[in-house]
Amino acid sequence: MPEAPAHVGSGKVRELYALDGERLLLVASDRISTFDVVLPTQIPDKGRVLTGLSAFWFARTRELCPNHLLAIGEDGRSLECRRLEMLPLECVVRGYLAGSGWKDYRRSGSTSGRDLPAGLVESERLPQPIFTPSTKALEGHDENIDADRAVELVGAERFREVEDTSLALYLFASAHAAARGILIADTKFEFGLDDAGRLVLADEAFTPDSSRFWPADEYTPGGPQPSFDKQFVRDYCETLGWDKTYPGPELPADVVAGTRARYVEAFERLTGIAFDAYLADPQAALQ
Ligand code: PZK
Repeated sequence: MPEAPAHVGSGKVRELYALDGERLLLVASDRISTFDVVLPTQIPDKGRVLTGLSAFWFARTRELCPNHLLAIGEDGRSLECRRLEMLPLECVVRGYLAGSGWKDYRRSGSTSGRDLPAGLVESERLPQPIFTPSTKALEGHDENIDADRAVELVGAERFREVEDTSLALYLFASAHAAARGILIADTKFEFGLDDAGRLVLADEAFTPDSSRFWPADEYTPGGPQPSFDKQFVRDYCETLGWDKTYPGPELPADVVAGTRARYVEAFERLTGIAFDAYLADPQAALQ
């Protein structure tokens, strides 16, 4: 009997296992977090939606950048990946001013050392997408860093390469998504290097957990936008007077069902693939 794969890492809602020296298994659970707290209630098939979306984007962006995907698990919720030397950089691209980008801008008129035009409002579309790298903070949120700091971490040439590649990936996916009624406000990539030192896209790609997805038909700059996937959960939590610390609340069945439907809707709109077809045969559906 082969041994059980060794657990090598945990994200908030994902697990990483080593299959052997060269291969990892990335498993997406059905757990959901809101206000940075993982809730006790799961959203059925959320992990499959995120895994299917990642696999879809990896297949569609191979010509822009090679990626770590080797195979999709038969369960539809896991990805077999090439093991890489990961770069110590979170590669964030912002097309709209939200989250920490908006907070930085309101305080200083810039984010990650990039000056922006005066007078922008919350959620406004930027004149052009910007690359705003961050580093994994040991505790809590990632810390936005400027280009000089990023160059210290990966070198000038590699920095140029990850910036150019990140922007190209964002331009491709945001145009595809916008044509299907979903705005990708921002997104985060992680890259690694293969044995030959080539840049490879890793982790997840353009999932609602690594990106802010907004419904295009409700887009109204000047305030926060509803989340395509998590808005029912946030709205329900706001009715409770919960203080947003652990433990989070259980979700009622209608909130679970509505949220599952939004994940499935995002999958179907973005991929053009029926989610039932993906569940029946993940590999075949994504061909
Ligand atoms: C790797 N993480 C973060 C993500 C977790 C942890 N292809 C790769 N090669 C080597 N290392 C990694 C990857 C990838 N992807 C990614 N940590 C290491 C992470 C998801 C779940 F538990």
